[in-house]
Amino acid sequence: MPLEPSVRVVRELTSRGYNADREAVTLLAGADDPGAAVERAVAAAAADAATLTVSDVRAVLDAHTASSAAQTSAPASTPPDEPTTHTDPSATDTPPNHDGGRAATADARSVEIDGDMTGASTGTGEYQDFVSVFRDRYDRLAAQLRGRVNHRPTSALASMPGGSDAAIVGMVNDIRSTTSGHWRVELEDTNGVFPVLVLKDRDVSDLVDDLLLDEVIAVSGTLADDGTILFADDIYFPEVPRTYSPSTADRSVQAALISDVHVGSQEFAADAWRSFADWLHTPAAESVEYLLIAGDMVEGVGVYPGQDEELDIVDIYDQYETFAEHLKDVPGDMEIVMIPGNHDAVRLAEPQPAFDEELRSIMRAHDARITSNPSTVTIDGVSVLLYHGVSLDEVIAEHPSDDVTYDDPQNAMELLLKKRHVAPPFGGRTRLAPEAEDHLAIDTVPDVFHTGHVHKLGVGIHHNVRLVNSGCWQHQTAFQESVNISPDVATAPILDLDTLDITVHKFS
Ligand code: D5M
Ligand code: FE
Ligand code: ZN
Repeated sequence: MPLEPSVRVVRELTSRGYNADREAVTLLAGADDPGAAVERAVAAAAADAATLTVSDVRAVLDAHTASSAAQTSAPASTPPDEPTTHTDPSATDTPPNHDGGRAATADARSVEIDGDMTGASTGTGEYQDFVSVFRDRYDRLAAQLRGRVNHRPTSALASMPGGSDAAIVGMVNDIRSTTSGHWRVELEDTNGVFPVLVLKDRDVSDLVDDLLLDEVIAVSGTLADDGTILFADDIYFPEVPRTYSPSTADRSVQAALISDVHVGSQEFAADAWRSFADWLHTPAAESVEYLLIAGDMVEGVGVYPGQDEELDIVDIYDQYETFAEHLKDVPGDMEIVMIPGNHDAVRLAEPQPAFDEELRSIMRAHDARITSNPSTVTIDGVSVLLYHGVSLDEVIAEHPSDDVTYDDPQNAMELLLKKRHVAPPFGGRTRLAPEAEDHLAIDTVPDVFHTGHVHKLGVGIHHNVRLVNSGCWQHQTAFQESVNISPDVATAPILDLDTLDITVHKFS
C-alpha cells in the first residue's frame, strides 16, 4: 500500500534532518508534486533551521505558484494554500481547512514546569545533607498529617500516664515482626523515637504491608500501662483528600504520555515508533498537542553487566543523536516535555537533574522542554507529576499483596501517592541524593501521576488523580527474559485534558 502523502513528506524531511509543523506537512503533502515541494522548502530553509514552519512552506509554495503562473501567463485561480488541486485519493489525512490543526491552537497552549531542581543541587553527600533532607521531608509530610490527629512529640509521650490516648506523627525508622506475630514499628520525629505495636488481629495490621521505611505517617492509639509503647488503633498516610477535584482543560486537547524509548538498544521498537509518529501526523491525532516522556530516552551504556552485547549503538552521544532523529518524526508543532530516567546520561541518584547543555544541544531540534526527574508540568491547566519510576521496583518487591505487581503498576503508583512521596526509602534499591530540600515529596496533589520504568502499561485512578504507567518502546531484552519481565511495547496512553479520560493506543 502506498504511504500516505503526509507520511512520505515527513520521511523525506527527516531524512534530510528536518522536522516540520503538522500544518507545514499538510501543505507540502497537498502540493501538486510533494517531492519537489519538499526539495524547494528544504533548499529555502535557513541553514540553522531544524523545523520548517507553516509560514516557511507557504512562502515557498506561494513563490512557486506565482512563478508557474507567470510562465504560463495564466492567472492563479486557486489560492496557493488551498489543497483543492489535490487529486490523490489516498490523501485522506489532508484537512479541508488549513486553519485547523495544531498550529491554529498553539496560542491556546500553556506549559508550566514546577519542581525542576536542575542546577539547584546542593548536596555533597555529607552527614549534614542527610539531616537536612530528612528534616525537610518530615516537615513537609507532617504538615499533611497534623490536622488529622492530636499528636504529641515523641519526647512528651514518655511522660504521659500509661493507658492514655495518644498520637504520633513520625518517620518510619524500623518495621519488624515480633515473636508472637505482631508488628513493632519505630517512629522518629524531630525530638526522638517511639515504638508502636500493631497487633496482628486488628484490622489496622493490614496497613503494615503498605509501609516503607522513611515514609512519614501518623499513628493514633493507646499507651501501654507502663507508657513505653503505643498500641496502634489507626495508621494515617499523608494521602490525597478523597474529595480532590482535579483541574481540566477548557478546550478539547490531548496529551500522549510515553516513556522508556531506549534508543540504542537492539530491541528498540523502531517500526512501532514510526507508526506512532505517523499516527501523530493524522487528523485523528490532531488534538494531541503535547507529548510527555517520562525517562529512559536512550538505552545508555554500562547500565547493567553485559549490556554492551545488546547495544545497537555503543556511544552514548550517538544514542542521543539517534533519539533526536526519531524525535523529529514527531510533528514539529507538538509541545514535548521530558525528564531523564535511570538509563539516561545524568546522575543516577534521585532527584535527577535534567540533561546537561551538550545533550540538550543534541536534542534541540524539537525545542523540547527538559526538566528534572521528578517534575510537575501543568499543560492547559492540568498538572501532571512526571516521575521515571525506579522506586516502583522497590514498592513491588516489598509489598506482599498480589495486587501490587508488575502487571498492575498503577497499584504501586497509588501507594506512592498515598505516601505523598515518589521514593521514600533511603539506602534501598532506589538511589537517593541527599539535598537541602526533599524534592521527592509530593507537596501539591497532581491531577495526573505519570511514571514509566517498569515497562508495563498501567492505568488507574486514586481519589480522582489519574495514574498512568506508560509501557515502553523496547522489545523484551535477554535480561528481562531472564527475570520474566514481559514488557508492554508500543502503547501510548492518550490523556484527554478536558475530561481526563485515558485511551490507550497500540502501535505494534
Ligand atoms: O527497567 C526495566 C524494568 O526491568 C524495571 O522494572 C527494572 C527491571 N530491571 C532492569 N534491569 C534490572 C536489573 N539489573 N536488576 C533488576 N531489575 C532490573 P529499565 O530501567 O528500563 O532497565
Ligand atoms: Fe526503561
Ligand atoms: Zn528505567
